[in-house]
Amino acid sequence: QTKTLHIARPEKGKTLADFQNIYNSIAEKMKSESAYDDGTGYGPVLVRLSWHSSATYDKNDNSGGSYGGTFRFKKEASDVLSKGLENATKFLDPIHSEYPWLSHGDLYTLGGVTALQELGGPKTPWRPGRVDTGPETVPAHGRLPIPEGNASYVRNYYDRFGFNDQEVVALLGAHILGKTHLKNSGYDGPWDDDTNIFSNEFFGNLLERKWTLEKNAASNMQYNAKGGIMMLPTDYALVQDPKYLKYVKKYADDQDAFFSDFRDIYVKLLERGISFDDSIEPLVFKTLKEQLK
Ligand code: HIF
Repeated sequence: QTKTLHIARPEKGKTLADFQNIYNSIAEKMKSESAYDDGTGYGPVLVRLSWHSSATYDKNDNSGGSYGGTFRFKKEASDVLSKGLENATKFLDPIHSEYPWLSHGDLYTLGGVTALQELGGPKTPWRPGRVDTGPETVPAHGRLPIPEGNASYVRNYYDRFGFNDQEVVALLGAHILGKTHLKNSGYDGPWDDDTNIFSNEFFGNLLERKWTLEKNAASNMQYNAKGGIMMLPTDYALVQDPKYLKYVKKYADDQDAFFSDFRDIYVKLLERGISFDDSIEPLVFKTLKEQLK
């Protein structure tokens, strides 16, 4: 089988300071538009966009992934499983107008890294070099995961990226951020009371709350707990499978281990399929708070 080659070619002449400027523009815009989605702000939907723009990856032919920035095309963004992400691309459009030299793949992934750090997540090294490709490189719909799946569905799904059980559990911890919306996905509610603070509480909630499988207003089955928080079937699968459960317990007990493992798998997700030359240094950005000091 022929494999698509995605060679990183960073924007010419740009340094850490240039990318930190973009980080700051995104972070400042998040602050000034913090009322979005009943006060959740844009952070979660930016993390989700970074993931969906990487989620088309297939290790078998190295197609899809974040490289080409193809989420900017209707052909990709119109997948019903991506409903709601137009809010994230609209948020980032003016950032791209401010920095037109930045590729869309770099913009979408940097948006996620910025949001993650500003919401209290781990410091996440990021490498530039994605290059816009044309609409002909958009894979057919069908590469995004469905929320109805069980543990073997989740395991099989992430095998397409080459992720193991430990990596899958760590990654799924990002469902502490934001919420599900009936009008987007047909699911309803947040995963936690705090929708915009990154922490290991996703795992604590999975283990400690009393979950009931119920039909929501869109007739989809979801797990609900007191206080109006929820889990998707794919989230709940992590406590139903003993191999996953082991890591759920570990991350619930050890926030540092979660932060470090999450950072590693999130970077891997955002860089899947891209060849980076050794000379391309990972960039580590300061949060807005750190820059005040
Ligand atoms: Fe999500 N995800 N995700 N997800 N996701 C939703 C929302 C968010 C899946 C389904 C959904 C990951 C994996 C999976 C975020 C981040 C990540 C929604 C609700 C659904 C249905 C959308 C809506 O109604 O607005 C499935 C089936 C996944 C594989 C098992 C990642 C690991 C957790 C990779 C990931 O990072 C974020 C953030 C949101 C919240 C968006 C918001 O607008 O608040």
